[in-house]
Amino acid sequence: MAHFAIAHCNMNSFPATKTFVRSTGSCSAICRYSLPFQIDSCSRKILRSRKVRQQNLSIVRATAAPMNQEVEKSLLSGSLQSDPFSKSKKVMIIGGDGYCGWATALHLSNKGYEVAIVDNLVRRLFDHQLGIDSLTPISSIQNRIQRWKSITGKNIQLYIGDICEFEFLAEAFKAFEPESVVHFGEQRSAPYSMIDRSRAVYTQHNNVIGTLNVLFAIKEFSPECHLVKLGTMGEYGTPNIDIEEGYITITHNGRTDTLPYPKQASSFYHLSKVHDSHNIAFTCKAWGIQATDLNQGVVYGVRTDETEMHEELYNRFDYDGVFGTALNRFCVQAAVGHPLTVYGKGGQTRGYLDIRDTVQCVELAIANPAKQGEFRVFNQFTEQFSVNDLANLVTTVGKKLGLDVQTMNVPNPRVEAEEHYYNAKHTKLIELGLQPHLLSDSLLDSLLNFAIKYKDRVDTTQIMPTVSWKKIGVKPQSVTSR
Ligand code: NAD
Ligand code: USQ
Repeated sequence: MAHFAIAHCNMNSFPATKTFVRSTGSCSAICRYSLPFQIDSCSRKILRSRKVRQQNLSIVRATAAPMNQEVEKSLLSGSLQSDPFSKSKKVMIIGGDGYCGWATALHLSNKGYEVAIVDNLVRRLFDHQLGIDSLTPISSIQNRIQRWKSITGKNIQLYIGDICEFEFLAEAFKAFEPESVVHFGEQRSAPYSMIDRSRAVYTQHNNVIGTLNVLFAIKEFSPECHLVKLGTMGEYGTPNIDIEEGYITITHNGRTDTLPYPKQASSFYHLSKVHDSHNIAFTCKAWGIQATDLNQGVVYGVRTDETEMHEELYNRFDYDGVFGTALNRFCVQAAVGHPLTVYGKGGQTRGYLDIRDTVQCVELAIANPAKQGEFRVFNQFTEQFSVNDLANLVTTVGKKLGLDVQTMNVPNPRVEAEEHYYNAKHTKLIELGLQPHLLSDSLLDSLLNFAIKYKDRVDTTQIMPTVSWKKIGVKPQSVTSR
């Protein structure tokens, strides 16, 4: 059995930044929350009533116990079972309680990697603050990890804390000694970053400082460690030329150079990723850090082989107007009979991928690391769709399931091109062996059926977008009271 050392943080009396250090036997934990704004009394009540303070906002380090080798053997998939290198490799997953991070943590653990999750659970706090919830019921991170251990015999270590607090991150690095760090741990919603000034500042502070701290931790404690950082296709924007993978060769006034591809991000969130990329590229040059920037497209789906093993392992599935992403939202909308919310003309085209491919791509990046000093960029998506394409696909498959799917054109709350050229390269991960799960009728069918199964949990008042790119101001906004 894993055992836990728990130091409780009382959020009610918690100033915005305060450091706690607590040691219990062999386990120690350090935490400093730096929240963008005070928790209002309503959130406090919810936190209290759901015992979140006790269950989720505590600092926990689960100490690894010896693995159950028999169970492990029987569950490891054939290909990696015979690879002794991958079995010993230690991977730290920052943001491992989130949508992409949880699926990846289980996948890598199942493949024989030694996994540690680092997360401050702030994503769960956003849900409470905004009054939103995942379509799927999700267990606490502690229960998730215990259930994984009981099913597979595998340990996942857990470090709860904020990576913007360097002391905490340093302790986690020294204790776990990662060989790879997969960094998912950021505020990832474009609309959230456009709610008001405080969320814009929070997003850029959290993402840019968190990533800087990871870079310093690698330099100081694990200089050989490979950083796999989740970037976004949105860093490139929608240029009127083909999008390359990270770099473009330009001839200007008779001279030629290969330069970082131009960045034209379109939200304070997407801009935070651009800043991250620049900081990582600089430290690769200056300190010899080895890094892979995965410019990921929009992710859809919810099931992976591992999350399917038990309800307590289910992943989150966001459908609300702040954290929900296009295709996932459309499936839930179709399931509850809400018209599909196409913003503006619907010609906005992006790269998309199945969450099963997210975990595959990260595994490929870890198994084929960048060289020392290399800043490598992969465009991580499998297919391009416009918003109208997605609406048409969901309508067609929904009708086959007997759903009456309608579409509405919502005035676009964002500032973005609605009709544009889009052709992004995405060959490097395929060359490494990615076998894409393309969006087919059967996948959409199963996603829609999944949404139908949980449709009683849908709060339809959370579906329409509430955040406007143009109306953002300095006045703190409460999304629920609008
Ligand atoms: P998510 O919000 O579900 O998960 C992010 C996790 O990071 C959460 O568990 C959160 O608590 C944690 N976190 C945030 N700030 C932290 C901090 N300072 N310290 C410790 N933990 C922190 O997001 P996701 O959808 O899983 O996205 C993961 C990453 O992938 C993000 O970097 C995002 O930008 C990128 N990405 C996501 C998508 C998508 O469609 N979901 C697409 C492209 C790129
Ligand atoms: N859109 C609609 N209707 C909706 C929701 C979205 O028309 O109900 C449109 C948006 O206007 C946008 C496109 O669909 O043009 C994609 O929006 P999204 O909300 O699905 O995705 P986005 O805001 O771009 O962000 C998501 C993730 C983010 C990640 C990004 C990858 O939240 O973390 O970085 O996808 S990318 O889009 O490639 O930048």
